[in-house]
Amino acid sequence: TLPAKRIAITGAAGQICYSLLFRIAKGDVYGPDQPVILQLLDIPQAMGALKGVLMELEDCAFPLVEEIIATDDPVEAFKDADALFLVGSRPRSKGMERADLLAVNAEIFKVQGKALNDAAKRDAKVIVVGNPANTNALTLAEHAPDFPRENITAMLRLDHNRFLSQMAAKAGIAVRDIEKAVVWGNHSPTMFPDWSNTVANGKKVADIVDDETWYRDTLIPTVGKRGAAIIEARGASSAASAASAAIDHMHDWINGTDGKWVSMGIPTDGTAYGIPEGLICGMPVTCEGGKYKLVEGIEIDDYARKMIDLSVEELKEERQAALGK
Ligand code: NAX
Repeated sequence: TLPAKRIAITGAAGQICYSLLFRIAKGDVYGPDQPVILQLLDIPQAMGALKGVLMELEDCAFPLVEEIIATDDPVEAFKDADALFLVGSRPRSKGMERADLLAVNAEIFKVQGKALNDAAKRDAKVIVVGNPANTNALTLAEHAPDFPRENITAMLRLDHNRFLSQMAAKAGIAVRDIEKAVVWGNHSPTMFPDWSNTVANGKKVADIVDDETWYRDTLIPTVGKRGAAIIEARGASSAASAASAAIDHMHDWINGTDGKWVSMGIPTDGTAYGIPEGLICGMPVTCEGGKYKLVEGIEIDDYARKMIDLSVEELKEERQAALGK
């Protein structure tokens, strides 16, 4: 058997992890032959609930699980990690302003950035799921100066998957046939699902649907407000779909996408698509050999330009609120 991969997961007692942990333990990230060690982090008040999750994980008797560590110490949780799922964050409580939310989360991701810097493997792959995901990822990177910034990403995959499903339903095509879809920008209602290059079975999805008004006035807001629609319907925020998207993101990054585009929030260097450097922004990538690569040379029309700029503006504001720059 292969040596085990260490997977650190934060917010382990929460709802997303109640789905995520079991799928990781089953082998959905690294595959059915790769043993794993789960390193679970939550806050001291959640240790009781985490113990219950741990008992259930044990009761599944997953053959791939070699060891499970449950702790409230980020350094212990991140020690020698190969992959990190940063799901835990502070949700907005009643009466809390957006700026306060950004500030409390900046504090959490500052501490975790230091732990990442001190304890994780240098080639570890990090996905930030906890909101505000893009800005939390940026804060993490700022406080992990010795950790490669390109290995810190934010989750746009749930938005990407929602986008695929909406197009597939409207166009009467299968999700698996859709290529070259991308969600740009921030994981927030300002995100921009872009179908200008999207094709299925050799045809542009925009031509199959042939309804630009539907695209602009229905599809884009539906994807943007999907999280709220799920809260309304379920009485709780999306969890299993968020876990599934996190698995897709990490699975594809590790195993490759065979040339298929996926959306990832990645650090910007200021050289592509008129997006300034120093942000973590949703962009189209392909993955190969354990690395993601930005898809270059896409034409950006006037509408896309306006939409991307809007979301990038929000990312800049969040950076200002979280990092003061
Ligand atoms: P829950 O509130 O059920 O769970 C969060 C868990 O994180 C709790 O157990 C809490 O104790 C823990 N936590 C809080 N601070 C922590 C810290 N400093 N260290 C470790 N653990 C900590 O939320 P859940 O529904 O699981 O959602 C988790 C996060 O994902 C939220 O921020 C949510 O907004 C975000 N989401 C992000 C999505 C994305 O696409 N990027 C989509 C789904 C989801 O809304």
